[in-house]
Amino acid sequence: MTDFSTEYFTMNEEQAIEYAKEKLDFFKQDAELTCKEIGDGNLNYVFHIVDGKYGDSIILKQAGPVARISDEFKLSPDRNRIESDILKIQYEYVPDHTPKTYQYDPVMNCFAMEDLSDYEIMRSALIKHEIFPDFADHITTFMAKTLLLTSDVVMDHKKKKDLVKSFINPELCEISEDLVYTEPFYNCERNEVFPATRPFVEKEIWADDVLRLETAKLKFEFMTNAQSLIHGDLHTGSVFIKQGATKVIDPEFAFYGPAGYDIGNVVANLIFAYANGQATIKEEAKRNEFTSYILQSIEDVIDLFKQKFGKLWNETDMELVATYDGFYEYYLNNILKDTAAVAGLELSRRIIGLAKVADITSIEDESDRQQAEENCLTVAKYFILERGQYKTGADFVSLVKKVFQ
Ligand code: SR1
Ligand code: MG
Repeated sequence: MTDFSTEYFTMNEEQAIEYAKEKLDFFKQDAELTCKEIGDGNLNYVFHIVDGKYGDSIILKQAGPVARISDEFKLSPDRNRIESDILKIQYEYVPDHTPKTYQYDPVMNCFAMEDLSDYEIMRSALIKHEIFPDFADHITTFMAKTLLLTSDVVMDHKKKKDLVKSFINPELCEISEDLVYTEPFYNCERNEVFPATRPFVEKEIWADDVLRLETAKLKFEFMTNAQSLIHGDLHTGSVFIKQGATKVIDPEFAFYGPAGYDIGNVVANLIFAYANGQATIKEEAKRNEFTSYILQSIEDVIDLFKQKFGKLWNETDMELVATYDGFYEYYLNNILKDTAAVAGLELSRRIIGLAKVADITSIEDESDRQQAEENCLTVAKYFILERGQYKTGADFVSLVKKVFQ
């Protein structure tokens, strides 16, 4: 019998079944369990465990000691505690868009959660050019609630500081500090630039000192602005979706950071989907339908977020000074500025850096991919350099349309 109680090790499928039988208070005694490891992310092992006899099923997620993408990244498996704790908080605020979690195990660094296998990872669905009309509504509900209700605007400041402590996430933050804010903006060894795009990157990104300075300011903002308990990695690979339903998963990069980090990630990853649709859908009517849907979603993400954030702000008891005239506008404008900047950073790092997105890498034709990448980088530069100018959904969309036309 395997000992799961004393020492951490990474499980295989057989051991995950044993673990489920022994440790999880979930399956029936005479369950007939099978298991498949389905993790396709960069960091973790995800076991889908199914009882063939009664039909119950669950997900068991275990943090490995190093990233799957590269063993250069040594990561504390404690991130699994952070993920399981933040999922509980998010579930309290937005149960409709957060998976339910069950047991967390601090020895094996794993937790069990609701099986969402009737959902699909949103990035994969968007690469097939599926359309989800409710996504912007759902994701803005998720972001307005989680980003406002965990902040000093609403929370007791001592309780909020306790949460800041509990969500100190140094190793995962270091990955973002390096991969998002630093490496893409110089000729770093770890970057992986598509050869055809390299001359553009050298001239437009690496040789631009003004851009570099702005990324330095933004990195310090990321490291020091403990504004909200953010998801920290809210790209379309962190969203499980089906028609009419959306669940946000994988918040292991969570920490207290700038609220606009989450919104900017959503916007950038919709732009990757747009770039993919524009480059790969051959039939004009279908291409227009998909790209228009993406543009509408970008516009709605910004405008619905503002609407819901404002409504919640007005309905919630808050810190006295936050009620002073003009403070709301000041606070929201900063979030929107960070949103534009982070959209630019995410667009840059997924093109130049180590961690790619399939929306772009799956574009087979070399010159189509080069064009898509250069367009993303052009949009990125505007977002970073002129980040104070994007205040409405229409502002974000008109830049994308102008660059990709
Ligand atoms: C080493 S991890 C690379 C990337 O995968 C995660 O999903 C984050 O986006 C991270 O930057
Ligand atoms: Mg992830």
